[in-house]
This record gives sequence, C-alpha cells and structure tokens, in this order.
Amino acid sequence: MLLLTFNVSTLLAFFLTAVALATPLTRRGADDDFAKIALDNVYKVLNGTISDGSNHTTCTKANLAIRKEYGDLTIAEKNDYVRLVKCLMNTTSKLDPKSYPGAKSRYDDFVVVHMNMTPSVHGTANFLHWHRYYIWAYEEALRNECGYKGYQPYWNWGKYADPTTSPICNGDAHSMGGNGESVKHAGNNLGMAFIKVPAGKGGGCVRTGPFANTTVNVGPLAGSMDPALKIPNNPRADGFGYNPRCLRRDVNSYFTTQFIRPIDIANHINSTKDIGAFQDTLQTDTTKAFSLHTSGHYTIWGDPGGDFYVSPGEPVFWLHHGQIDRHFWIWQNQDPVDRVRQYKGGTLMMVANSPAGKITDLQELSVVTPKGRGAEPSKNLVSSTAGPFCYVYQ
Ligand SMILES: *[C@@H]1O[C@H](CO)[C@@H](O)[C@H](O)[C@H]1NC(C)=O
Ligand SMILES: *[C@@H]1O[C@H](CO)[C@@H](O)[C@H](O)[C@H]1NC(C)=O
Ligand SMILES: *[C@@H]1O[C@H](CO)[C@@H](O)[C@H](O)[C@H]1NC(C)=O
Ligand SMILES: *[C@@H]1O[C@H](CO)[C@@H](O)[C@H](O)[C@H]1NC(C)=O
Ligand SMILES: *[C@@H]1O[C@H](CO)[C@@H](O)[C@H](O)[C@H]1NC(C)=O
Ligand SMILES: [Cu+2]
Repeated sequence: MLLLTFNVSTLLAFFLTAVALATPLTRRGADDDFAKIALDNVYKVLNGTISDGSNHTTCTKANLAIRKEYGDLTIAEKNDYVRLVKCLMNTTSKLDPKSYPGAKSRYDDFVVVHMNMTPSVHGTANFLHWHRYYIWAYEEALRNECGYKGYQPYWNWGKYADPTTSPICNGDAHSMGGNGESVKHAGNNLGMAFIKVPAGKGGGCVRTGPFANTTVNVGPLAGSMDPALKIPNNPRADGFGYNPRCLRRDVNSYFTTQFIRPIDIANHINSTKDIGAFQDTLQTDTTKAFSLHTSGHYTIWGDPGGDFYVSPGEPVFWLHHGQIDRHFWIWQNQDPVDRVRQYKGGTLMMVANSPAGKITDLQELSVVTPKGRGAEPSKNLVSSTAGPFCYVYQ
C-alpha cells in the first residue's frame, strides 16, 4: 500500500501499531513509476494476493525493514549510519593475520571477502544474488556488531546530475565525505580504447566530511587511477599485504549526465523480461554506453573505488550496490510471479561456457557470514522478503 497523504488517524495507527510503511518518493522520472509498481507487488506477495514462489511466513508488513535513499535520511539517521560504518572500520578483523596482514578491521574483512570472490561473483549467474547477500551481511554487521538501528541506505544515481553537490558526496558533516582534493591527473579509458573518460576535479585524498583522511589498508589489485599519482603498490601480489594510504576519489558527473539518468534507469528496467539479458546489460559496457553498474562505480572512482576487486574499501560502494540491488528488486517485482525465481548464467567471470549456475548453488561469505547464517543457496536469496531477508526499498 502506498500512503499518498497522511491524516491524523493514519499517523496514529502508524505509531500505535509501529508498522513502518514505505512512503512514496517525489516523482522524478519513469524509474519512480517502476519503483511504485514493485513496492505494490511486494505488498501483494506479502498478503498472499500473488506468489513469487518463496515462503514468506516469517516476513510480514509488521517486521519489514525499509531501505531509504541516502538523501531521504534525516540528519540523525545519516549521522548514525556514518558513525557505525566508522565503528566497523575500528573493530578488529577476524581474519588470520598471516594470510591477510593488511586486514586490520572488520570493515577490511568485507573488502578481503570481495577480493577473494571477485571472479566467481561478477558476470555470473549469482552476481545479483551474491551481492544481495553481501550487502545484507554488511547491514547485519553494522546492526549486530556496532549497534546500528537503521538499514542500509542506497544512492539513486539518477537523482543527482552533479554528485559532487549531492548529500552523499558534498563533503558536509552528514555526507559520506567529499570529493578528493583537486590534483592534476589523467583520465582513463576503462579498457575501452575508443572512449577516453576525462579526469574529474578530484583525484586526491578525501579531506572533507566524516571520511576525511580515512586510511585504506588492503590493495590495490586492479587500480584504474593515473599512474602519475604514484598510489603505492601493495607489498604482496595478491593485494592482501598492509598498504596504508589515503582514501582517494574523483567524483565526477561524466556518467551521471549520460548513462545513469532517470531515463537510462527506467529504460533498462523496461528493456527485458529475461534475467540473463538483464544482468548482462547491467554489467556490460558497449561502444555506445557504459553500463549502469560501471557508471555508478566510476562516478566515485578513485582508490580503491575504481578497483574492481578492492572497491568495497570505498564507503560509497555500499550505497551504489544498494542501488544495484534495488534496481534488481524493481525489475524482479514488475512481475514477481515470473521474474523472482529466474536464474541464468555461468559460474566464472570472463570464462565463456563456464558451467551453468544453478539456483541451488551455495553463496558463501566466509568471515563476514552473518551470525546464525551459513552458505545460502541462491533460491533463498531471490526474494527480498524471504530466506534471510525481510526488506523493501522506498
Ligand atoms: C494486498 O495488497 C495489495 C497491495 O497493497 C492491496 O491492493 C490488496 O487490497 C491487498 N489484499 C488483501 C487481501 O489484503
Ligand atoms: C514456510 O515456513 C514456515 C516457517 O519456517 C514453515 O512452518 C512452513 O511449513 C513453510 N511453508 C511451506 C509451504 O513450505
Ligand atoms: C580504534 O580507534 C582507536 C582510537 O582512535 C585506536 O587506538 C585503535 O587502534 C582503533 N582500532 C582499530 C581496530 O582500528
Ligand atoms: C587530514 O590530513 C591533513 C594532512 O595531514 C591535515 O592537514 C588535516 O587537518 C586532516 N583533516 C582531518 C579532518 O583530520
Ligand atoms: C516499456 O516498454 C514498452 C514496450 O516494450 C513500451 O510500450 C512502454 O511504453 C515502456 N514503458 C516505459 C515507461 O518506458
Ligand atoms: Cu562486486
């Protein structure tokens, strides 16, 4: 149900029953219409009007978590989120220091798990399902290990044509930190020789906002910043050595003004009914356009944000992949009966004809597996209101 207006009695009912309902967004584009359809369909799945093929016994409207856009959080909510991400950065690692000398904090544990799993969770059948579990594990770590009371926020790419002035990266006290310091540096072709992505106005260390002077410990492994910046190499070939250096960014509007506008997001949601095509076009750059996934990552760029393996070391990673998960959720829930359980694709990145992924394949999170959980088969990760999950996006 979407509450378009509040009156006194609905507000009272809201507080008395403590049922949090997602509230509609201000419409910015066709992508918001798709988001509304998705939310309405999830409510139908929860009240049994339609079935997405999962068991929703333990997830009800009453205990549903609502993930919000970062800019829609209150100042207190933003401050809480930032404080507890910093808490995770200041909590001791559970990894073996002999194998992972660079992993100093629980936050680093998440980065290491992504580095280890990169080839089996990108361009594969489980890309969206594994990352959904991974983001949820991070939300659980913030809540259970640091006492966060809220839920994982996301970054709606289309909302900010200039991300440097957005509530996420404007560098104020309630942001996720500002752009990097302005330093002279070259852009990068991101592997597409025919497109030279220009350098943005940052490129240096983040010096403003809550993540000013944040230290990155592991990597780089596949950095994409100008070598002239002389970002120190990791002492180990696997990137797990201790390599303390500043968090860098080159927040730019190159992608937000061409490839991840509201219309691009809407068109992608509406482009296919097939999960194979959906996940491929979400990740694959063409001669005409960078994909939504690539565009979000390189809007923040920097080190480690622009590193395919180490990118979760950039705190905005979690907001970007929150939006990737939301995008998947919106697409699935245009037609939950048909789409939620679709599962296609291989098991190894860049390996054409690698063995097909199966919906029973186990998704592992190693040392960042949430308490009381284990490896989960993908079939438990297809619905945001079944298996370990009970959340929707507002
Ligand atoms: C189920 O939820 C949908 C969407 O909010 C609503 O339109 C419908 O009336 C509900 N049906 C029942 C039986 O509760
Ligand atoms: C759904 O899950 C509940 C709680 O785990 C269980 O009691 C019930 O039997 C399940 N229903 C089906 C149809 O599998
Ligand atoms: C947490 O912060 C304290 C005080 O700044 C510091 O001494 C300690 O080393 C930090 N711990 C970790 C695991 O980062
Ligand atoms: C960050 O480090 C720079 C250079 O060492 C220093 O001048 C600045 O005061 C620091 N800023 C914060 C917010 O700690
Ligand atoms: C979605 O695509 C269909 C054609 O497949 C088109 O008729 C419809 O207008 C599109 N909707 C939006 C909102 O773009
Ligand atoms: Cu990833």
